[in-house]
Amino acid sequence: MGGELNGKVGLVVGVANKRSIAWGIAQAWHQAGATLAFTYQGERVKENVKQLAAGIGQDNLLLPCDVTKDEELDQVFKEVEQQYGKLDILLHAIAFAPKDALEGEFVDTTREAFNVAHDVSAYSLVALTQRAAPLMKDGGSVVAMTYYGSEKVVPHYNVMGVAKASLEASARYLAYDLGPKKIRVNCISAGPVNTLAARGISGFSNMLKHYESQAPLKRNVTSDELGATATFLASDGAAAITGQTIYVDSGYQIMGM
Ligand code: NAD
Ligand code: 0WE
Repeated sequence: MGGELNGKVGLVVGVANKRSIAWGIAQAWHQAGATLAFTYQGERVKENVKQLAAGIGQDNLLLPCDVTKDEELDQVFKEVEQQYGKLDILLHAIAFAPKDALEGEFVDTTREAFNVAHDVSAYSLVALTQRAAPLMKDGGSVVAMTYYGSEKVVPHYNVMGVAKASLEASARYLAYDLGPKKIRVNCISAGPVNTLAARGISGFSNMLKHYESQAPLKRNVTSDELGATATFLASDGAAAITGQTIYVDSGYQIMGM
């Protein structure tokens, strides 16, 4: 055990299966000494998340949460309050856009796809953080996962890129509002990782190869490395870091060509 997160209570939002970035981060937070609660999106993934959490002895608090439903969001924080009386760290690792919107051209984005992508992928950070803040009585750290398509055009990332730009800007405004309460809000911008959300994307394996050949470190990132950065951001070592987007991408983001 590292111990950087000893005594801290965390809420992990975004585990679907063992490949989920959220699961890599949850394991790292657990290793560092945190006590964790998990949410799951629906009955389809409940059993998966339950077994994973049980595997690290952290299946005490397992709560349904579709982030488009205010009642479920309210219930999650009510239960965390009842069980632990406080919250120190929160992970946001969720994104969704309708599949069609990630296949064609951005110019064809429908109002419905735009709204869904922004609701699930960006507003959810605000919805979670506004409920977490009152429980973060000794300050806290919120970490959200993002991607480079927010900053530069990545073909086919489309409306998700626009929603990630909103997520990152939301993190900055939340950081400003909550700074006086010692609550920090940061994003980790990860290089491509072979997860469920990535698998459905055509050409994803070419993207992994592209990073391997073009990124300064000539390799892809691991979920352990994302876990290590998320542990740092959650720890008191990062006490003066807020509103930032930190790239964990083998250096890909610095390249101009
Ligand atoms: P994943 O499929 O394992 O996780 C996505 C999660 O989003 C799932 O757990 C799913 O249940 C959840 N989700 C979707 N809609 C939801 C809703 N309405 N309510 C609650 N939860 C909902 O995939 P992942 O790659 O681990 O994605 C996690 C985060 O990492 C996302 O924000 C993604 O954009 C980001 N990210 C992924 C990559 C990558 O290449 N995989 C790179 C950079 C950033
Ligand atoms: O954020 C993501 C993907 C998020 C995502 C994935 C799906 C697949 C299934 C959001 N919505 C959906 N909807 C579905 O129906 N990433 C960072 C991974 C990713 O997705 C891409 C990428 C990368 C990288 C899509 C196009 C181009 C690059």
